[in-house]
Amino acid sequence: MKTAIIGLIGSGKSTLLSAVSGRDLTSTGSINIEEVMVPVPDKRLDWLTELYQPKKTVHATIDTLDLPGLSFADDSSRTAARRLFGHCRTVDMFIAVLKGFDGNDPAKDLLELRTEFILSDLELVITRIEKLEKQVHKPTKTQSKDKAELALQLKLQESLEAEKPISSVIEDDDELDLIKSLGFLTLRPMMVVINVGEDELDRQFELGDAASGLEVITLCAKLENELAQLDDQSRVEFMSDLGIKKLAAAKFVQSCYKTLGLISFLTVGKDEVRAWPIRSGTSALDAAGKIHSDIKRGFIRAETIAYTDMQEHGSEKECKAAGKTRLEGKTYIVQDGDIINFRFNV
Ligand SMILES: Nc1nc2c(ncn2[C@@H]2O[C@H](COP(=O)(O)OP(=O)(O)O)[C@@H](O)[C@H]2O)c(=O)[nH]1
Ligand SMILES: [Mg+2]
Repeated sequence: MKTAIIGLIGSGKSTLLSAVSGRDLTSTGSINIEEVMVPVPDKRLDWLTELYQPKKTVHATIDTLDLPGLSFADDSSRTAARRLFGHCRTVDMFIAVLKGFDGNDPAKDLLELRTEFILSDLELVITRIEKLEKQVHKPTKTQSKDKAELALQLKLQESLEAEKPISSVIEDDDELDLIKSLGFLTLRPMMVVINVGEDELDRQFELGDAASGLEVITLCAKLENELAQLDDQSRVEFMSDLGIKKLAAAKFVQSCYKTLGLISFLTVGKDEVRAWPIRSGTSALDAAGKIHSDIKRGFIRAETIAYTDMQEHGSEKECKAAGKTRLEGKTYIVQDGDIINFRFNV
């Protein structure tokens, strides 16, 4: 899973990413693209690690790009921003960080970001239409597909000109297949982080239509980055003094998971206790494939225990005795927190 953090210069992107990843990015400067692994906090893994005492514990991670700050102040910065967009056409989602301190209006910045995304996609659509208009007259093997794509691109053009994102007009997988490889920005989901000042943690912001349907979280990146450096006990004290109930890392990850419709299944053993992110609705067979193609190919069954049952009964043996171990087949839809042992034969 890959995400990119976008936002105007100085909105607090690097500060936030430092807080949630534990890597100091605040001094990396503002010209490079940094790729950062954000570990997904998971109390279930901690508990299972106590139980199994494995050689290693592997958390799920969210692969996040920290982009240099964007500016749309003039033509040359706009061109630079467009070039940066080009680096995020393969991400699964965007995280917009908006400056909510120093009297800045985050609603205006969000609108500007979304508008720039729309303009960037529109540019791509128009280039594509010009190409397809020439191509459809040639009797090539792809002629009927080209015609279908041209009709679709014209529809996208209309929608973008009406300031609607591409995600709102794609109707089915056939349409999606026609344009998937083009990497449209407004096809990807976005979540919003409002970065508020340290003395305004409870401030509410109205983001308007630009945020409708989006997951929005509010936090203070600067404080969160300070919290992240503390030992556990001081952190708990500091959080309660400030009235912070949930750390940015947890909020950030939960919103990413929600935006992408992700859940985790778990694997356990003496070697490794591990969380695996998958899309909600994934079958046992496809979940097996996430671990290894051989396990998918030779799939026999998925021995499954719900995490809550494991916690209640205390061990695999006790779960078995209580009838809580299920034998699931290929089409079983994996649930969040399923502890799975895949049986396979290749
Ligand atoms: N007051 C305040 N300052 C912040 C906050 N978050 C970031 N900053 C400051 O804003 C400046 C830019 O932050 P940075 O994370 O580098 O922004 P980026 O350009 O979006 O990566 C730094 O001086 C930060 O210390 C915040 O929540 N409150
Ligand atoms: Mg930065």
